[in-house]
Amino acid sequence: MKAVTISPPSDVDVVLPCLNEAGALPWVLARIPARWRALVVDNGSTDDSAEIARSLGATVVHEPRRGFGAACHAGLTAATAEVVCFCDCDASLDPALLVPFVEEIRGNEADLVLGRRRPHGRAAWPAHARAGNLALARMLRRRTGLRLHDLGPLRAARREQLLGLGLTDRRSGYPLQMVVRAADAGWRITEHDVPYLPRTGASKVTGTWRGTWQAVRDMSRVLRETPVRAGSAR
Ligand SMILES: Nc1nc2c(ncn2[C@@H]2O[C@H](COP(=O)(O)OP(=O)(O)OP(=O)(O)O)[C@@H](O)[C@H]2O)c(=O)[nH]1
Ligand SMILES: [Mg+2]
Repeated sequence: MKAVTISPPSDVDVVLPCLNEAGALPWVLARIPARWRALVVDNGSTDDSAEIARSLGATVVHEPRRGFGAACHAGLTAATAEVVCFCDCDASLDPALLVPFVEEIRGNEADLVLGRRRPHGRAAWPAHARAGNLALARMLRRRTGLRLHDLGPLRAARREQLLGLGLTDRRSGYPLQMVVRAADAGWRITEHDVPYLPRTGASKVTGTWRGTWQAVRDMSRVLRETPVRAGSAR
């Protein structure tokens, strides 16, 4: 009789929002730590992103509704692991850097761990995007008292706690809403320096005026929200 092997549930799910990132996917997926599952959320790509991701062993989730938040949230709802990480899929951030983030969550030292982006080279992070992010960190401090330097996309937290936040933004405000609601719920939030590399492929947000403007609008809306009591820390 043929032995049936049941693969163990993955330790960690890494949500990788993906819109036309065929060029970056091999680099990103090669750096997913062993036994972790890559959840590539294809957000209506018109290139071969979904096929490439599948051929490289990732689980592909389809989210037809456009928007960074829509993609991230589809990944979070598809995830099953106890700890969920997020990482951009454009080769600007190495997912292997998430290992100490996850250890911190597992060791119950923090509820949300964020990567503070340290740009490598001028091309990694245009000046206007850096300035905007700093201004945002100041507004966040005024709104929540949190002293963060960045609201970057590399992060880790427990899945059930994240779901408990009831995040509603489906565009560029998603990562900020996660931090604001987590702070309101009394989560312990920490920050680690991570190298930020020039992305592979064409820039969609920070390199375009339209993308930057939309991000500012989405984030301002999140900061104006009245605090909600959700997902309090364990
Ligand atoms: N902008 C954008 N990105 C999406 C969307 N859906 C998924 N993504 C992915 O989300 C990640 C972050 O988007 P990026 O376009 O890299 O945004 P950014 O890092 O702020 O700016 P650039 O790297 O300069 O474009 C990438 O992996 C995208 O492929 C979407 O609707 N809009
Ligand atoms: Mg990027």
